[in-house]
Order: sequence, then C-alpha cells, then structure tokens
Amino acid sequence: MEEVAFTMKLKPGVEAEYKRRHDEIWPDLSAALAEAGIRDYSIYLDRASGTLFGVQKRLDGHTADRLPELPVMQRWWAYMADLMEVNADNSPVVTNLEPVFHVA
Ligand code: RM4
Repeated sequence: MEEVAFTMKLKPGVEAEYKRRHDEIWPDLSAALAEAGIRDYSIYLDRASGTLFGVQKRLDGHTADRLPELPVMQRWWAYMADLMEVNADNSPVVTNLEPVFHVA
C-alpha cells in the first residue's frame, strides 16, 4: 500500500458548495474509487488560498491511473468543473506532492 498526496485548486466563494457536493458524493463514484484500490481518501481545504489538499492510500496493484477513462469519473469532473481549476478535459489541475516526513 502506498500513500499519495496532491493539491488541487478551488475557485473563490464556492467552498460550501464544494463541501456539499462531496457530502453527497455519488455512490457509483465511491464504488469506482474503492474498486480502483483507493482507501482512506481525504480532501482538506486551505480557505485562505483555495488550495485543496488530497491524501489517499492506494492498494498494491491499484488502477487509479485508469480512473480518467471511467464514464462516472468523467461525469463527476464535468459536474465539479464550475468549482475548480480544471484542464481542457475537465479533470482538476493536480500538483503531486513529494513526501518529506512520516512517523507511524
Ligand atoms: C474532487 C476531484 C477529484 C476526485 C474527488 C472525489 O473534487 O474531482 O478528482 O477524486 O473529488
């Protein structure tokens, strides 16, 4: 199992709506994430900058790299595109973070 962390960017003034949509996350998207081997997925917000910090665990043999191909992922990204900085295909602009410290 590996842990990955990354940032995304929220547009100003949509913090509550972003949280609301995730509070009501689609069951088929949750299932797709689990099916891809993603566990313990959290997203934190730095309200001052709009930076979203995501951290998730990925099981050995995970298929997270194939999530962008899934219709449910594409629908979710289209649904979220009005709230986030996104690429041309509606996927969020993601910056991968490098680990610098860990204590278990
Ligand atoms: C985020 C973003 C990510 C997705 C989570 C569930 O807002 O769309 O790509 O993994 O939602």
